[in-house]
Amino acid sequence: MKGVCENILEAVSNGEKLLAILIDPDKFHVENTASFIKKVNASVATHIFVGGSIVEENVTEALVVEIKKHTNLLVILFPGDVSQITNKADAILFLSLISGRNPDYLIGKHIDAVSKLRNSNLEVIPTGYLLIESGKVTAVEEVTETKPLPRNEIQLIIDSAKAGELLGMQFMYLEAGSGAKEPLTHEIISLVKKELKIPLIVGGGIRSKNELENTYNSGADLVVIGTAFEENESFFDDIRK
Ligand code: 1GP
Repeated sequence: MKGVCENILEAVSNGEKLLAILIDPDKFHVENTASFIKKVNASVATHIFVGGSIVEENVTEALVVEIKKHTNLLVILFPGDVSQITNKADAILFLSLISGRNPDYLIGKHIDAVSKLRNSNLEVIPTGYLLIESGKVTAVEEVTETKPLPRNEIQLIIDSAKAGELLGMQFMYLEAGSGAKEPLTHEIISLVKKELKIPLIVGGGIRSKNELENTYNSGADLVVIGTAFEENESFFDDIRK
């Protein structure tokens, strides 16, 4: 069976545009799983991401188990911390926050995670994670105690992404932060995309079909949306083809 990473690489090389619905265990009520996932299944979503900046211990695993009862979509961990790792998911984005200079989020948490990953069959996908300024302080910035890259420092953003690719990261994630005031600009996304050979994930602040399409047209291969669905599930209808 093909792995999750291989699957995504193949889809991207075929020109497919992917959409991950982000479920934050801290904000989601597990009893709503069946009805929410039914909407995800009926939508254009291709993946489910599970994770958040602040999540209580053991909540993630129970939620992943429940989600998988209701969908065949791949469930990928997008963890804010080691405690969110569970082998009940299909894969984990092993994120290194390369926009920041906090050693914990560059390598420290990864070392802590090894005891959980060593004997697990969870597919580990090395992913560069770049937090970009979005007009307000986001949870990622607070929790990781790192500064986002300024929006106008385009060359720094491009070079950071390229450095991640050269280090062997399989995906690059451009993040405006959950609930960002505005999504990332066409300029940032398109210039980073031009530089990279690996798939580009983009998320943060996307709240309309128009913004979703702009993000794809700018060069994102996989878009991640969480808040818009949390705030109003009718967004599933808005993004219908
Ligand atoms: C956050 O990029 C994701 O890590 C999604 O952001 O919640 O703003 O959609 P939103």
